[in-house]
Amino acid sequence: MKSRAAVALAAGKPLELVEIDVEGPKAGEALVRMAATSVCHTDAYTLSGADPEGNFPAVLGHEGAGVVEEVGEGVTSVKPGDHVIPLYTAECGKCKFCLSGKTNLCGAVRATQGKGVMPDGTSRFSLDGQMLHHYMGTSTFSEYTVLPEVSLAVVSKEAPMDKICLLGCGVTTGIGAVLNTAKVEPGSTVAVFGLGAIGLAVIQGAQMAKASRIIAIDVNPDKFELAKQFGATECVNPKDYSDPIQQVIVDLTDGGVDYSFECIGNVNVMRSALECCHKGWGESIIIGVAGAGEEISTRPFQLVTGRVWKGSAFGGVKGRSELPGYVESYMNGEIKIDEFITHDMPFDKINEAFELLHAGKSIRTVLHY
Ligand code: NAD
Ligand code: AHE
Ligand code: ZN
Repeated sequence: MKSRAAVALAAGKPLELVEIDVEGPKAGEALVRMAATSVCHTDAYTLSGADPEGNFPAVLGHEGAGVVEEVGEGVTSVKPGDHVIPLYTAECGKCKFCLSGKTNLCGAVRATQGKGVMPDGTSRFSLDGQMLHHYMGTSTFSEYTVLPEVSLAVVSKEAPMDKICLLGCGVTTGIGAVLNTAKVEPGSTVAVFGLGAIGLAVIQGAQMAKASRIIAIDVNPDKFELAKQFGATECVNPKDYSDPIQQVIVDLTDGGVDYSFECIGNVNVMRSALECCHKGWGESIIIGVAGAGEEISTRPFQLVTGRVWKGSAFGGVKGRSELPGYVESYMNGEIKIDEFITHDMPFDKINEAFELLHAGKSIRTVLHY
């Protein structure tokens, strides 16, 4: 079938709005018609060429929601008409990872996903006969996309898809990093570096966890108003200080915070985020994604003296089991999503959504198919 899509033909170029060919689902796969998608910084990162797993040409996009149109042979857990959120972190429920009880990472489709193909090693997308790569197992920048069954969370049909699409990445990642990865306790002090959707969702999670202080840090002060609305107790711009930001936070908090979160993808800030944690127990969670070849460093003494460095992928959330509950929490007013949506546009304006994100003018732009 034909599908409207925004194709990344090459790194560093705007997406091309074209009509692509989409093959039907094979065994274990489903065809989904996307209703809405949004742009996460990770899409921009891959498009920039900094992603070691970046494959071109490709159909990017991983934050979306849609309806199952057709299923392939042997598919039992989703059916046509189901409302679904694509998962870049699949959940097969059977692999070593899923059975470990220790992680939300799943081994079922991750290797082929990183190569930009379906689990059988082939692609369902093409443009004028040329194969297009899939992306993160989701490819939400095509109106019709094909995913493995294990990469779909079935959610309530009552929920507005142009809102819950943000649960496909940003909102879930930030809240989950606080509740699942850090397990922030009531009364904790928290520092959040980077106030895009991920950082704001961390703030939301920290407020849900009843943190006593939530220090929001960004070099763009335009982000502070929304950070306060989400629950930040104070906002800090590193540009306003001559001391390194870790020293500023240590001074503000009588020795450092209990938890910090890096939500930018900057390896220097990752170091600051670790080093602003309290001696003996402070934990720093890396959420931001750094470019190919970049490495983190600190004095090992920082760890010897009790600080802990951790990472978090999709907030430690097991998508098929837990996303339906996140959707219910949104519907009950327990999780904010609407407040992240600074812009709504028709899908064809997707390149504007990337420009707004790069310019620091948007949190999330929802694109409607
Ligand atoms: P975004 O671009 O909307 O937000 C990033 C924020 O960081 C901006 O407000 C920017 O002003 C700020 N910033 C930039 N440099 C800074 C600095 N030196 N000090 C302080 N603030 C600075 O991005 P986003 O969509 O919120 O994504 C944030 C990061 O999280 C990206 O690296 C993205 O790839 C990553 N991410 C990771 C996961 C995961 O599961 N681990 C999921 C989603 C996104
Ligand atoms: N391809 C990148 C990895 C990027 C990365 O770390 N991705 C995050 C999700 S970002 C969503 O916006 C993640 O979940 N990682 C775990 C995984 O299995 O990819 C690279 O550096 O190779
Ligand atoms: Zn994302």
